[in-house]
Amino acid sequence: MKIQDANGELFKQASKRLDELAKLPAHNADKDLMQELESRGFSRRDFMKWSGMMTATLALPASFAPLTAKAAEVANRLPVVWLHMAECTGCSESLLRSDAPSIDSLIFDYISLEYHETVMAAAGWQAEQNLHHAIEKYAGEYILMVEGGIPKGSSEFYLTIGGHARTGAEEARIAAKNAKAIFAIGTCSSFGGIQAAHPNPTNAVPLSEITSRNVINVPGCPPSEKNIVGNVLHYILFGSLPTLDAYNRPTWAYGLRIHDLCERRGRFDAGQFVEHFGDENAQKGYCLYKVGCKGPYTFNNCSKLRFNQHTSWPIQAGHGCIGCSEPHFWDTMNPFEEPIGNKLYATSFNGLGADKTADTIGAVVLGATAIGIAAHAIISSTQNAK
Ligand code: FSX
Ligand code: SF4
Ligand code: F3S
Repeated sequence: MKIQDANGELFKQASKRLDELAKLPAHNADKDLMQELESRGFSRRDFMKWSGMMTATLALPASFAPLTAKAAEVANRLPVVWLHMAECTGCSESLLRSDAPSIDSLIFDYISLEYHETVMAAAGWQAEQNLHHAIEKYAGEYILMVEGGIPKGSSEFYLTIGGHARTGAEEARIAAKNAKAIFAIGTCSSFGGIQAAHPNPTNAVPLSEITSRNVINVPGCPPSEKNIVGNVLHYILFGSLPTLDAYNRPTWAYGLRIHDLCERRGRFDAGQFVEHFGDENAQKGYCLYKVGCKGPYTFNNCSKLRFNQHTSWPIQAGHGCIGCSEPHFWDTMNPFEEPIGNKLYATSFNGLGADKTADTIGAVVLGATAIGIAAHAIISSTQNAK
């Protein structure tokens, strides 16, 4: 099938799905998304601009922008249950904490959020009751989003929640059983995160090791608000799993490396590096590889989406990427301010040594051996310096 025909078919399917969703009862029928946005100072034009940007982020053709807008408008038809496990709540904060609400955070307010401990008024017994009420009432319909690593097995009791002190693992298992779709939000829920770092005293594991259901991973410590909202919109639009990589991460968000999208990439290619934080090269915005940037080994779209309402991201702020969307990054990517060197590297690159990955991956992606040689030279000089 030609690409245009395939896109036309996808467009028709998504339009039909959105029309059907629009007929379902709205969770907050008194609220209209456009009115909500306007009351916070956003115009229809801002909203359409946002829809266009989100459509591009989801790697869809520009013609899908009106559908993305409609998906946001019917977002209050799909119940969402959001559970907290062992974590810092940074993932929720990424979405909710801003000096002025963004369109993403307002959409998150607008979705049918049946349960979310950070933003709901209920506490204790009542909260627990609300959770179980929501998962019974919306059995088979709700989207489950889980934040945090989960102590497992004989360590389950390290995390207990609510009046009945159920373990986190038990709550997650019960909630996952009848969910329509399941998202692990953040690196902790996707891969275990800081709780699972060596020596992992609470035997924390990712959500995918607690349930046998399929889990879509949305890692990042924290993930950007757009990667969280984008996944909800993608599900509303298509009702099916997005294309995933080997770690169950949606490729629309995690298909490329930080290094592929980095604004300092020209500096890397030209061999211009920051040697020490605060040096003259740092002031000139040179590449942060020699001060530990793990962008060459990390798959995420941070430079495109940024954080805090698109203001900045780690490398723009002057520190290297620490690899926060990769499995086991706390153990495998540190020391965070030194290049990986020849350490065996056990995540996305299957144990290849870093000089090998910098050489071969640089060469494959760029088709330019010179880059490989440059990367090799950097590592060698670091080793020599030791
Ligand atoms: Fe983990 Fe999210 Fe890092 Fe924190 O909860 S991904 S510690 S930003 O908050 O789970
Ligand atoms: Fe950017 Fe880091 Fe790659 Fe340098 S090494 S180009 S700072 S991602
Ligand atoms: Fe994390 Fe690296 Fe992005 S540290 S926030 S994946 S730049």
